[in-house]
Amino acid sequence: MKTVPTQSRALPLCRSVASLLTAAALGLGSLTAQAATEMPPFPDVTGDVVQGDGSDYSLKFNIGLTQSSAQYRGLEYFKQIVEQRSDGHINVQMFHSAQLGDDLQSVSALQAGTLEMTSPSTSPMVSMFPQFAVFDLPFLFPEPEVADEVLDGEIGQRMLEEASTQGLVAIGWSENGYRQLTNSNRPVTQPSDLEGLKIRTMQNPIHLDIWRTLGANPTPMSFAELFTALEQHVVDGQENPWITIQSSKFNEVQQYATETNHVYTPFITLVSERFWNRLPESYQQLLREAATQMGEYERHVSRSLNDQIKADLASEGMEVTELTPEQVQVFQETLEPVYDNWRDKIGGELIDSIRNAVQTE
Ligand code: KDG
Repeated sequence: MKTVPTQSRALPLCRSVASLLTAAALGLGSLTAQAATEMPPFPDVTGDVVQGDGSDYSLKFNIGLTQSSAQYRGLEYFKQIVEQRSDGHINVQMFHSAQLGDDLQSVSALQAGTLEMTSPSTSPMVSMFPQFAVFDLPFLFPEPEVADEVLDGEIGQRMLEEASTQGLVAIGWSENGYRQLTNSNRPVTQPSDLEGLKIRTMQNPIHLDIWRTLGANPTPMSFAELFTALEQHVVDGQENPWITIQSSKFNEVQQYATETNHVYTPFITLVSERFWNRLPESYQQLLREAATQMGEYERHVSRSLNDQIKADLASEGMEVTELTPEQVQVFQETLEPVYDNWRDKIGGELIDSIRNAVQTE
């Protein structure tokens, strides 16, 4: 087990006025000064200006992560592409931090036609699309590039077509990323360390099964409620990619992190069918191309920052535990029964096709 050396620091259990005034008086920044993370530059917008139908369109694109997430950075690039290549005939308004609703509320708003785009994790959508649950199987993708091959290949493209129903049009994949465990109670190096810990999970039955199987006490909750639940100790821990842990400031209310990489979660880019059907085909194709380029860039942002963010979190006081291969294997072996539990519900053929694809990469 490698623990990144950390400064010993008590968590700001409460931000009393006195502590903030003291910090201000001592010329310190915030008690939880967040290292600024330099985002990779936007790629040039390529491609010709697309001829539309002479009408102007405005689309609202809402996400649950914060303005400093890789996902929002991807939205900014999406906006550049769409507005430049439509010659300003399509205006993109971006919203973050669930300003227009959480994942499930946003999907409902797309179906109602009151919101035009969103890009949720697949996990909370499994009640609509059970096949998405395959992405919640633990340790499915050994490397992110393997996930790319599956999502950008025949399997992923078929899943986009299958999700283009129920008032939704699915036009692309991007990256939430590999999920890491954090908690406010203790270092975790093995499943037995999780006993009794209340772990927030996405609203997804496989994630509940994973953390029950590991011995924790899982609680499903929308992402929008998570920071407050951690701050108020309604739950002891959560699991999300490094860039989400940092961009949502979970390190301000979580002392311990364990690099588990237990699940790779994709984001799926969705458009309201009511809006989609109003667009000329040329603009529909433009949105598809922009969604693909957004996904490729967002993956790059997410992956290029992971190591820096992990080091920043440690330097800002988190005790970050990197598991040995043997310790990872204990988690993998403990979670193998989850595949048996869900094989029939997800579809054995889909699981086998992805596991075969993983073997051949
Ligand atoms: O919009 C943010 C959501 O997609 C959310 O699902 C992110 O990984 C996430 C979580 O833990 O809820």
